[in-house]
Amino acid sequence: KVWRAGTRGLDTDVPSITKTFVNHVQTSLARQAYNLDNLGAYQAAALSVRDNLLVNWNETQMNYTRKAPKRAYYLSLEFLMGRTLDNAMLNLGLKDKYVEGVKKLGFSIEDILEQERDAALGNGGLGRLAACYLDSSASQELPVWGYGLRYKYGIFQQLISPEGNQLEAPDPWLDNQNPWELPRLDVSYEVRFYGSADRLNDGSGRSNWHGGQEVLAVAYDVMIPGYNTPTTNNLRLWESKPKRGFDLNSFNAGDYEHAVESSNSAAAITSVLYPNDHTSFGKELRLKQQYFWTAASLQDIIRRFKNLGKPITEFPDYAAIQLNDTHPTLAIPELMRVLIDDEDLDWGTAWQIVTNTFFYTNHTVLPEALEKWPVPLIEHVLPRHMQIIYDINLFFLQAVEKKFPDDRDRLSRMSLIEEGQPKQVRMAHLACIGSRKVNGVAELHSDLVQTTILKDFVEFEGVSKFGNVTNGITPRRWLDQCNPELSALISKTLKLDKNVWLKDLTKLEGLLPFAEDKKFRTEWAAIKQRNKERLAHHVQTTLGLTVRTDAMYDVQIKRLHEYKRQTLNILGVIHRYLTLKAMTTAERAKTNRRVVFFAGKAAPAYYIAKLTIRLIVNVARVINADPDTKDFLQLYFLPDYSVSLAEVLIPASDISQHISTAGTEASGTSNMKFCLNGGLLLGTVDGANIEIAEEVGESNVFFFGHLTPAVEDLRHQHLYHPVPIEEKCPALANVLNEVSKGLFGDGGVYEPLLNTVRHGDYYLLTDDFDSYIAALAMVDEAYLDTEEWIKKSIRTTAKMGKFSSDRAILEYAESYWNIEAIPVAAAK
Ligand code: 26Y
Repeated sequence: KVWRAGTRGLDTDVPSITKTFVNHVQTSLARQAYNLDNLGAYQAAALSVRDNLLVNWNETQMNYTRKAPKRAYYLSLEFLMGRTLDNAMLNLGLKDKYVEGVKKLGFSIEDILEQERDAALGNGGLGRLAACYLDSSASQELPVWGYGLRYKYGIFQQLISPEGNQLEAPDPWLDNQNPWELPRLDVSYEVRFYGSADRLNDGSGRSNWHGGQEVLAVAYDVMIPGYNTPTTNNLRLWESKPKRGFDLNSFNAGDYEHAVESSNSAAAITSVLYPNDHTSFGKELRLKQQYFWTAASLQDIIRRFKNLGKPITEFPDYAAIQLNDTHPTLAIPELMRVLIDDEDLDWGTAWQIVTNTFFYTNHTVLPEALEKWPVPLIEHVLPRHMQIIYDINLFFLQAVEKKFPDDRDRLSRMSLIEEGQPKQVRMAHLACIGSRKVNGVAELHSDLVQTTILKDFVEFEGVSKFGNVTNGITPRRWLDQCNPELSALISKTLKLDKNVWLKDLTKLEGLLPFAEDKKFRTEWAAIKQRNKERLAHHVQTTLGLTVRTDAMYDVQIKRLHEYKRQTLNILGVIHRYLTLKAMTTAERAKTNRRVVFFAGKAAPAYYIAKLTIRLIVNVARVINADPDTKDFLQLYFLPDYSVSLAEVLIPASDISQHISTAGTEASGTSNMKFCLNGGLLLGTVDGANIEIAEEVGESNVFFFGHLTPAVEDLRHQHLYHPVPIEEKCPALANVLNEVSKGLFGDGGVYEPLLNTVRHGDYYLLTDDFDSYIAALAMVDEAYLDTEEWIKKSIRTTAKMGKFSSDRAILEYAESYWNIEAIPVAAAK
């Protein structure tokens, strides 16, 4: 079934495309077509594509309104969308036409695409997952809307100073106007903060919350086109603004600062994305962001439900709300507040509705990432919600006490409130008890959720409430868009239109027999080679550095974090360098040439992560300049990692590293992207690496390191029976010594980083280093057998069908949300 955009009155032939393009140049942009630069051409092309999206978007939304199905809402504080133009053209099936159209007008599509700034409203995996899920929801014609915040500044831009330090600069992504959003100045809601909440004490449990600060949430809609379908869903992002412009009394009295104070504080709410992932700080502004967004989204969802004219008790039959981690957990007490204080329901009925509406996905078991909010802070900012949380806790603990009488330890473990100075609200507990179902993001991770952080809750509520949905990625962006040559080769080889296999990724299995076909292998390898050249060209033009392309490309790209162990990788690189230095020229000539790439941002306040970047940059400086070794080992840290940079790096990789301490990486999703593009995986037995190995076969991945069940014991050993590193792992001790002695300059600055390994070693580098080095040697050996390596690469891609986000989103739709596809009727 191939959907053709042309049947719906869209501009689908080259002459109409060039006509709308020129029209937009003259009218929307008020410029002349004959002296237009690439930026102008990008804007005109985007406006033309947007016209087409709007036709589909209107029709989709009208269809939903008419059919009134149950809908799902994906609440995420992060959506890491990247660029839109290329993706929108591909999903509409119009890319070829646009390529031809802009060419006729004297532009190249590559130059135009490069003009777009990434929409980077997210930190990493969780935010990019939300973006993949929106693509899949629309592609599967599911009635799903996303809700998030329209940050004025997305994730910071990363600069690297001459010393190798990360510097942060703001990301003013809205400075060139954004053609992909539709301001909805008519859709706005009031949101209250502070004030006081007086219990009515009439037996109803109701309160009157009044006073404080009121701000407005204004909607901006982003169109989300499905692939090869007219279905175009919506991502609604909220912007905060003052309810009243400014205080005229103060203004007239000459007190300008006071006059604009409240308007500034309202605008501040959505001004910037918090750049820390995995470390919760309990900042008031972040709490305000979370409430502002959940309160506005719920008002919008409830208003849409009320238009149906159904009794409020049927709310869960028409709305499923997915909580992307605990960040939107305030939606639970907020819906209770609306149902009790505004809708006049009794507590039991309200709680019934709430616990049938929400679903909670956990994305991490790391203690520092589990959100906790100080009780005094919630009491101050959201006094009514603190009352409701206490009430939820009271009823909940009564029920626990009934099931497990006289078990005080259990009550204090399970309480929503953690005792201490100050008391804190445990958001994961609240999200869990307020939801219909709870899931983790890969098999191992979901098991860990059930056996560690939520163990007591499994015992209390029963295991059937807890599940797993292994993450997925959209093959549209992460294969067809980022690796068009491979996509074309796959279509040609499978003798299938890409419309077919991009929507049923298990079809890739048809590539398996071709691993034995020498001609196919040659074509496969040639594409990898051209992707390496594309990456090398990118590094040359952006950084002025010459990267060799006749080498294995080894890539680790992700947020900098101790648990992800970029430190293990860089210490491994140093080990390789020292080994090469000790070789004779003849010995070196027999080794495998390797180019190692790193990219990733560190949270601005994460000292150890920033020091790791500095070490990588300075190691690169030394080894890339060493005439003895530079032909065999090169190292690059590419600044300012982004979705767009990932799209260039991933198709070029021969091997990628996913080397977290076992049990710490919930899933990982870039592991899937690399394997889909025929890059092999070097990793630990963690997260989705395990399921990738199950699919592609253990002979096609390189595993090393201790397993999850050993981790607790090993940490215990480090604490109570420490063995000096020289004894335990001499190779690693030697590497650390060379750094300490100043082989890479910077006398002494790296000591705090090195000491995390020498003492405590929480992430088990000393336990895993030797097997890591052994695994790297196996990778080298395997790579030297070129034909066998290409076979592995083909087999890996062939077996990645499971990891399409279409599979994942359909699991949520069927087993969690209970929603169905609502196709737009075929055009006449
Ligand atoms: C509380 C706050 C500081 C916070 C902000 C962001 C906490 C966590 C995060 C982000 C977490 C995140 O990105 N987790 C990743 O989610 C991916 C998608 O499920 C997983 O693949 C990945 O393993 C996990 O680290």
